[in-house]
Amino acid sequence: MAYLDNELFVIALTDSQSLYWLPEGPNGMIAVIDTKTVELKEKIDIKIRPFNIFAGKNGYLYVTSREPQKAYFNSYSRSTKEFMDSELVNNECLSEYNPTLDRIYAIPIDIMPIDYKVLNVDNGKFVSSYSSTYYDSYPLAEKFKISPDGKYLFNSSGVVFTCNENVNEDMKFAFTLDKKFTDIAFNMEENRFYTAVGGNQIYVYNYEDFSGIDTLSSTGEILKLFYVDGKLCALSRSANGRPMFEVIQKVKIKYGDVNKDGRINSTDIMYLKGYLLRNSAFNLDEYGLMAADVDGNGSVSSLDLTYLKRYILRRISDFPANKK
Ligand SMILES: [Ca+2]
Ligand SMILES: [Ca+2]
Repeated sequence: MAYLDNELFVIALTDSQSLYWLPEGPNGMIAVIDTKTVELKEKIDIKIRPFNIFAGKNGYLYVTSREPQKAYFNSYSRSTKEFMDSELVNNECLSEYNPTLDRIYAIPIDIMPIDYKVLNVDNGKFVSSYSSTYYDSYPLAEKFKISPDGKYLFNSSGVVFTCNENVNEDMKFAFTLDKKFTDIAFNMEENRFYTAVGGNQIYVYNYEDFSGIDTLSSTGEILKLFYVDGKLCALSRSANGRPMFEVIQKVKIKYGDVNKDGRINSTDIMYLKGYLLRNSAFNLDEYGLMAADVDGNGSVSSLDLTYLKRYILRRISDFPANKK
C-alpha cells in the first residue's frame, strides 16, 4: 500500500489461480482509492504479480514482484496509467523507497542477506543500479525501514546505515542499536524513534545521536508500530489473540496509590497488606504492583508496606521511588 495526495494505492492479484508468472498478463492491478470518499477511483493494470508498491516523486508508481529467484521492478505513471520502465533483479527482494534520494533499496530474501541492491529512478525510469559493499561484519535481517528524511536505513538486526546521494558514501555503517527490532516508527518533530523489540516492549531513542532515552510498553504483543498525529500507536495482539489498536502513553505512576483511586491513604495499606498476605481479594494489577513498589527496588515486599505506613503517619514526606 502507498499513499500520495489523497490517493491510496493498493496492489492486488487479478488471476489468483495462477501460481506462476505469466508473461502475457495482466495478472495484477493497482487500485486507486480516494481517501476522502474511500471509494475506488480507478484501476491500473500491471503485468506483474505485485508484492510491494511505492509512490515516488512527480507522480510515478513503482511496483515490485516476487517470483522464485527474481524480482521485477516496474514503474507506471499515475496520471496516464502508462507502463514506464522495468528492471529485473535476480533475487526475491524486500524493498523500500527513499523519497529524498528518489531511489529504491532492496534486500535479497531468498539467500542470506549480505548486501543491498540500490536502484536509482528518475521520473519513472530506472537510471542506474549498484550493490552495496559486502556487509560481512554486520548481521543483516530481511526487514528494514528508511527514516522519513531519507538519511538512514534501519535494518531490523539493529544495524543502521547511511543513505547518501553519492555512491561512495551510500550504505556506510552508522550505528548499532542495542537490540534488534520487529518494527520501527519515527517522530521527527521531537527527534525520536521507537523500536518494537519483541513482546510488548518499545525502546525510545534520540534520532540525533541514537542514544537510548526510555522504554515503553503496550498492552498486547506488538505487530506494527506507527507515529501519527503526535501519538505513538501500535497494532497489537491481546493475550486471547485478538488484534487491538493502542495509543501508547507513558504511564505516570503515583507511588503509594495501590488501589488507583488517586489518593494515598489507609485503603492503600489494606490493599498492600492483603496482597502481601496473598489474599485473593487483593490481587494487584500491573499498575497496582508498580505503585506499590514505593521504595523503587523492583519488587513489592513488606518494606514497601513499612514505607507506606510511615508516609501516611507523616513520618516521611516522600517515597524513595519518587527520587529515582
Ligand atoms: Ca489509593
Ligand atoms: Ca519495593
